Amino acid sequence: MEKTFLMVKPDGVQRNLVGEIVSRFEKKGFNLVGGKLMTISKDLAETHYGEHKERPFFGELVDFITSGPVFAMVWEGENVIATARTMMGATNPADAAPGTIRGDYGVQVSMNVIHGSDSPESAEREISLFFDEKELNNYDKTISKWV
Ligand code: RTP
Ligand code: MG
Repeated sequence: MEKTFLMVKPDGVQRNLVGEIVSRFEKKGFNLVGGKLMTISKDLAETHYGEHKERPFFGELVDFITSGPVFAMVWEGENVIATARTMMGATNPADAAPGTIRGDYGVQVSMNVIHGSDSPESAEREISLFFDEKELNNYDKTISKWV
């Protein structure tokens, strides 16, 4: 079953949005298979956001994501990578539709509440960057047959 990496960013943790965000993915019908509150090191931040190394906002992005704890998660379900991106909304909260996480809770592009893997390749890379295999829980839910 497809898996994705999602992370409540430091602004979301500070604003007490962890429960709300977890709840949205639970209610949608996805399975939480791993989750932890952690503070990202500079090294991990630079690796995770490596694709943006040459962008002018890279330094700010690394400073922000390491500025306080994040809530890192792995979620599983049919088409979860793309569906989670839809539920998150556009990168810039100003462009994100109401009803999406960034549309409902974000204001600035630099503090946009949540990260989500953007492709199967990113999901695999990011899950293994943030989680050990033994931290991932594979289990069946009776309710799975309904969603
Ligand atoms: P993310 O990786 O955090 O899930 O966000 P994303 O895929 O929607 O957007 P991406 O293009 O990967 O950008 C990564 C993060 O960089 C910040 N950003 N700042 N100042 C700016 O113009 C700017 N542009 C992007 C955002 O916080 C974005 O989430
Ligand atoms: Mg991205």
